[in-house]
Amino acid sequence: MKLFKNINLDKLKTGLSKTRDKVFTSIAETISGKAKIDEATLEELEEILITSDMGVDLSMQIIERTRETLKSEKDRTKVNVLEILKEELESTLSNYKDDDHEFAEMEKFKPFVILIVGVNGAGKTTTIGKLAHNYKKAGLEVVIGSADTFRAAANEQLEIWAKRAGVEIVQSVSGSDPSAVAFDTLNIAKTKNADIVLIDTAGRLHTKNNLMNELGKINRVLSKVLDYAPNEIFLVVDGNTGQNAIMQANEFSKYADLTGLVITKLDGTAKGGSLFQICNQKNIPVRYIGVGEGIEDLQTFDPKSFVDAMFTKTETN
Ligand SMILES: Nc1nc2c(ncn2[C@@H]2O[C@H](COP(=O)(O)OP(=O)(O)OP(=O)(O)O)[C@@H](O)[C@H]2O)c(=O)[nH]1
Ligand SMILES: [Mg+2]
Repeated sequence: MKLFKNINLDKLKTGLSKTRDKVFTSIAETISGKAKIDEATLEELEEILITSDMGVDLSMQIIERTRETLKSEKDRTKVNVLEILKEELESTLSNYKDDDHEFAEMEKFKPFVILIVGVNGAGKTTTIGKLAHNYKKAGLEVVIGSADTFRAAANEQLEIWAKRAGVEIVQSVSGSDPSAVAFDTLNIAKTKNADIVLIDTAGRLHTKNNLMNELGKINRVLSKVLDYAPNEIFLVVDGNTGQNAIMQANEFSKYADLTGLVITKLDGTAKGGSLFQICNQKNIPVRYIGVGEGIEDLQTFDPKSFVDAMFTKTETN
């Protein structure tokens, strides 16, 4: 089964325009007018990668591999150097998993249960709205559960997304037990014979032990209703946070078996290079990326499209 591969290259290009304007324009300026790509040029390129938040170690590795490849290349034209650099960048993005995997799994479990976790403001609720929309569009019956009972307006915000996506929501009252909402959501989804369950949770910092332990409780309750649940636990991280995102993944891993990362807000930053760092350092595959606030702005993560979008403009921007 292959339901959707939500990659719209133009939208991706538009979303990544801030990073592209900074990184690509600087790279183009650095290599233009150079008769040959010498050591000084490579060092300049390394600096550009570092300023896009790719991290010092990774930027050095990428340039080192580019340097090695260039040694055996007769063709050191600008175009070729760019191609080599692009290939090196793409090869660092090997830790990902596309929709095919997920949809193969979805055929085996009904409902397929996805728990969404992350720090405050990372983009969890928005991502749920966008995911619900994608699944609905693919013809699946979706139920979302509002297990963020911590923030008063959380339920209302999720309700707006449920309406936009046209899916069912199991609502909660502020201050109630999030595990109870998760329990109800799963039972309702079972009754309705739904295909997908998405569960929203409150933002939490790893320093708040009680909140982190609550994740364990939600997990246990889900598996009481359906022994295989949850099928996925996605950690949503803000792409602007760079190194901090890696720390968040480490901390949340202590409390929940994360199965995927969703990197959001890549449109709002010129530091989209952080995704390379995140992808490179953590064992958890990147699954989706957020490139805008709208319902269509969640894309399946695909390394080739991502690198292409960082290097090429759309017709209009
Ligand atoms: N530009 C942009 N904004 C985003 C993206 N994803 C989320 N946002 C914005 O980020 C802000 C926070 O998003 P939420 O979805 O409320 O984040 P949350 O993780 O649910 O927050 P809490 O529930 O308070 O922890 C909102 O203003 C969203 O519109 C994205 O991919 N791009
Ligand atoms: Mg939220």
